Amino acid sequence: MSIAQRRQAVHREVFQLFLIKPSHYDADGYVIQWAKTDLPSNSLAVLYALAQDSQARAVLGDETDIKITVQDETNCRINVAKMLRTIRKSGGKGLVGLVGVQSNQYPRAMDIARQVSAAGIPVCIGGFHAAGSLAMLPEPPPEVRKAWDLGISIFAGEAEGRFDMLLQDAYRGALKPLYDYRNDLPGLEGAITPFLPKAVHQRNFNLRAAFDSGRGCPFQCSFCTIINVQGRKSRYRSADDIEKIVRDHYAQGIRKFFITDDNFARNRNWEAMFDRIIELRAEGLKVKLIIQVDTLCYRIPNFIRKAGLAGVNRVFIGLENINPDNLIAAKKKQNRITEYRTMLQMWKSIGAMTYCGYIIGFPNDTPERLLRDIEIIKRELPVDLLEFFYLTPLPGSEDHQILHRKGIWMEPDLNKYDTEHVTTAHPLMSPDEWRKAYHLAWKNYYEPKHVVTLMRRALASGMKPRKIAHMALWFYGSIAIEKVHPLQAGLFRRKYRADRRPGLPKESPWVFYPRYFWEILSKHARLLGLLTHYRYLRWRVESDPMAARYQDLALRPVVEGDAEDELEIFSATDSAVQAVEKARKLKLRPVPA
Ligand code: B12
Ligand code: SF4
Repeated sequence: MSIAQRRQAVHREVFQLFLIKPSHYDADGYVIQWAKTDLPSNSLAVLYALAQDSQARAVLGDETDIKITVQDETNCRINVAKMLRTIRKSGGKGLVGLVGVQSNQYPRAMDIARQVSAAGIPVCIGGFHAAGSLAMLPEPPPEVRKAWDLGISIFAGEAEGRFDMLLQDAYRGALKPLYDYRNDLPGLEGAITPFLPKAVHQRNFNLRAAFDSGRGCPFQCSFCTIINVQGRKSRYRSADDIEKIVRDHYAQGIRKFFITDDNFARNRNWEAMFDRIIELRAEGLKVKLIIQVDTLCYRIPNFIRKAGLAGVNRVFIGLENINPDNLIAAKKKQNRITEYRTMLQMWKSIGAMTYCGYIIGFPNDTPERLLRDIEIIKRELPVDLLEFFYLTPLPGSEDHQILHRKGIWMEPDLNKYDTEHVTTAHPLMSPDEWRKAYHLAWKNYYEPKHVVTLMRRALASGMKPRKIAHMALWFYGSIAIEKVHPLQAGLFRRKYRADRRPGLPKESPWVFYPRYFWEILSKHARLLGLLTHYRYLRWRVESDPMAARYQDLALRPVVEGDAEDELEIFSATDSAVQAVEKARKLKLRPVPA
């Protein structure tokens, strides 16, 4: 290095940018985090790519380097004191951004932000909680006002096209209390594409990148926050953008992708994107995709066929319920129970594994009805994995807005808005009954007999039973052993004595460590037990010489005039009978698979 270069290096200023995706607290007040997690956060990938772009364009001037640190708290401990030391050591200029903060993560985000702000470092919280609450409530809620009182900035809206300005404000020490771009949603074609460095991906046990190919959904489900934050108009990336995302990640050795759009089927550019990925696959790029869709996607010409060609091997579907009364109450009119079977069979025909979300706590639910419905699903619908959620009035949803307006009780602790807790009253179930119903649902669906059926169906449809065993272990093991929803679970739970929720006492090392050690031992013993059991079940299925010819009601092909009288899904409730009648009258025949 020449003297001039060295002098230049000495005088260069560093602006430390920390991008942190916070986690939330468990029932004992410890941060939920793991040695390895499943999926990287797309919100973090979007923000990181925007920051990298600002860095490359030297938006803080030629003399200032932007150093970016990116951390997902679900797989990495956030040491606030160390972070503050790093910022101070490099001259005191910096910004801490708390990224993609959901309602359940807002308290944790505030606990981090409070310390940063107290140290005089600019800090900003973005994500769905703030944006959704501001969109749906008449006044900013108390927790947002609390942030302002503490000098914490709130970013509501999307950061594309606004990130330079935020960095410049932070650099000048002049962050505004509120950046509100909710009514100015950016177009995504040609926007900076999500990206995370490989080191961040390596904190996941699967090398799988996440990206959003579009935002917005045309439907109007009352429990949904997305439409009130990202809007109902489809905004989408171009096929060129998608190719760039795939190639950028492929260069890092990443071939698997999770497209995070809530409803890829309603992305108006889905076909061009699929076509481009099909071309890339023809070129030899072995891309595999996970997507999320609605139940009517199968009616879109070519959608499922092209999904298969584009490498879709897992699909999340918002089934939500099989009782039409409940679906109508949630304004989820697009879900027609008369078409569920056809849709699921079509996904099976391309070899994709289906994961259906099922919500517990709709107005007509009782523990008995719920168990009846789960038995019907097990018998009549060829869904692979079912995952359960409590109906939750998430801030930003119409449900939350209505309860707020009516002054009906809602859980005051935002940490519990993770769709795994009872957060309001139910007309027919007490909180205890509701909790019991939730746990029974998991237990009932993943009973060994049904896991065997799922594996038999998989084998008969050309899918490896190993995949079912693996995912059933992940889903049921998360709930039964780790006591968290599979969407939040990871491998090897980490806990730090010092990282307890403020307000709860720090435990004595003599209490904390022996208990933690025992937890690790007993959980791994149970996991091993479940793993061995599922292996045995798989061996039974695979060693059956008749396995490939397995047939049952769920797999039986749907034909015109399908056996409406034979299937209980069509007769279990009056509203189901009416739904069948209506479908008949309107000639809404399911399209045969
Ligand atoms: C993908 C996804 C997941 C993935 C996350 C992993 C991944 N690969 O990304 C998985 C499946 C694991 C998941 C799990 C959960 N999720 Co989720 N998820 C989503 C989903 C569909 C997309 C997220 C996304 O990528 N959005 C696109 C990004 C770019 O948008 P964004 O985060 O809002 O960020 C933009 C702006 O907000 C802003 N911004 C955000 N942060 C910051 C920070 C700063 C400093 C600045 C300047 C700007 C800024 O700029 C960004 C770019 O424009 C959203 C719905 C949605 N459409 O967003 C739900 C959503 C975020 N999830 C939700 C929930 C409730 C959960 C769960 C609790 C359970 C559940 N029911 O799914 C768990 C929690 C697990 C966890 N530990 O996070 C809710 C949150 C609602 C709320 N009010 O809290 C949402 C909104 C869906 C819903 N049901 O309403 N989820
Ligand atoms: S289909 Fe999904 S994303 Fe669309 S409004 Fe309903 S819940 Fe929201």
